[in-house]
Amino acid sequence: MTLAGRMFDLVVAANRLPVDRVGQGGIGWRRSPGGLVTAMEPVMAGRDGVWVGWAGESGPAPEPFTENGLHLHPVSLSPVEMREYYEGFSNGTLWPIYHDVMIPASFHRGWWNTYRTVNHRFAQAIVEVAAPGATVWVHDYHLQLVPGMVRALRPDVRIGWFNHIPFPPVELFAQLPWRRSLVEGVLGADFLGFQRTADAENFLRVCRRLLAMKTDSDTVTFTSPGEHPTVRTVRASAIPISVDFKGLDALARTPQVIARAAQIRACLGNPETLMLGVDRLDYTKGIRHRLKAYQELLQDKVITSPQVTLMQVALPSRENIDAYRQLGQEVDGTVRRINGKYSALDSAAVQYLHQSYPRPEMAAMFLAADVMLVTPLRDGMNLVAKEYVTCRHDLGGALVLSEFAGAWHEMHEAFICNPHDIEGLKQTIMGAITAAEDERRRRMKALRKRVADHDVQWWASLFFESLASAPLKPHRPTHASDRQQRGVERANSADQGASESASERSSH
Ligand code: GDG
Repeated sequence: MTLAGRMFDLVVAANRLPVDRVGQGGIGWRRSPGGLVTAMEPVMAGRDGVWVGWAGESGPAPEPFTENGLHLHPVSLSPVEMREYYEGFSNGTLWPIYHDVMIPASFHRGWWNTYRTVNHRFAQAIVEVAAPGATVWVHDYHLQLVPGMVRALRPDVRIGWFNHIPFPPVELFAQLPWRRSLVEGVLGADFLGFQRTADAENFLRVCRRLLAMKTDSDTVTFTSPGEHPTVRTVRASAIPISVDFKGLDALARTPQVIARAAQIRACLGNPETLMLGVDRLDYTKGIRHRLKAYQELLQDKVITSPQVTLMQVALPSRENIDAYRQLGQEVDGTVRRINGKYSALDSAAVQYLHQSYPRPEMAAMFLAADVMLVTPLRDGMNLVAKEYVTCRHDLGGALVLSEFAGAWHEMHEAFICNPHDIEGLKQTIMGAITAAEDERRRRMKALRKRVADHDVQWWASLFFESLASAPLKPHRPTHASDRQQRGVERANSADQGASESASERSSH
């Protein structure tokens, strides 16, 4: 069905559309995996909105279309834009800075220019399909300039932005030569949502300390740049994302999924303890630390294979970026070493699965696993932790959870670890393996209740309510403080790190 020319009251924009082409030059589409899509798909399902995003292939964008009830409006990306906007600025500059600089961030002015160009293309696509007074919900770090660009083109719409990944401390954000434009870009929104309170506070601190803006509780007063400045108050607040509890719980209760879970265990030789990891293959997810802890437990003979088996699903991700290719090679090598040394003839110590699986298969894996290992070094939320407990309607299983996942803030009943501390991680894993059944059940019950009460629909409703109640009335600068802020901004308005004024530098 074609959508050309249709306008919508709700426009969602994210880097990727929730679908991938099937096969080479294929004619069909299938749902694409990943955290943002998992969360937003059920939210969009009940609403007559449109999703603006890249369709996953370089070159001209396909015509707008409807797939599985979702209205999709593709945005084009050229191969150069893929490299510079997506692999470059989004995932080579912002992603490392926003995840504790686990690998060094690269700064290239060319990438930044392309990021701006692509953000502008998204903004234009959004305003084409936004009905008068529409609600526009922009997602994630790829599109931080979009709120400001949409506001400039269409002051009638209401704009929200949600950051799926952590927002870094001011000391790290300060490294970005384009920090002012990035902050001003998102401040084009009426409401800003973050995963954790700490992320919202980091953002407000950046506004205050780096850009001399006035903050009060969870709001920031922002004087927009340009010929006719206006003063707006923008709220930045934590709204932790979640999962489709009802849908996933129902899926995990189907006889097919329950039977498949038993079959998975049988295929693996019915180990006493099946441990599971499910991650995009990303250096933030702590896969190396997890494998090291497992290897040492085997080496120390605290556990033996096949009594204990680890199944690791590592979803291929960002494979054109060096750091990801290198991680893939390291993980392959470690898995080979562990299996070479500790596997039995008929069962591998690590079942390593480097591919994507359908949802029912994922649910069966969750239901089959006695211990779920979620050990990121830094993670905005981590939906896998919430999906695991959602699937455990039998109250079986134990969740090992890193304190560096956003999910930790809501899931204290998990077995908590610091993945950097390998000894501690080993002890936590053993604690989860050996915990008494009633203790596991007690913990699982509390975890399930929390996720059921705060599911993805709760998250989306809270976001829409916060956006709807956001202060809307901009005014012209009148107070001395507004004029003073404009003064500081003008002094620094060049916003190209290299040409940044000394006065701002000294105000860090
Ligand atoms: C970002 C933030 C935040 C994994 N393998 C398969 C598969 N998956 C699904 C999981 C889960 C999703 O992918 C991964 O979500 P995460 O939350 O763990 O991580 P990111 O992709 O890094 O997402 C993150 C999230 O946004 C949402 O705000 O939580 O912190 O980094 O749903 O189940 N799905 C299928 N097959 C697989 O093989 N179908």
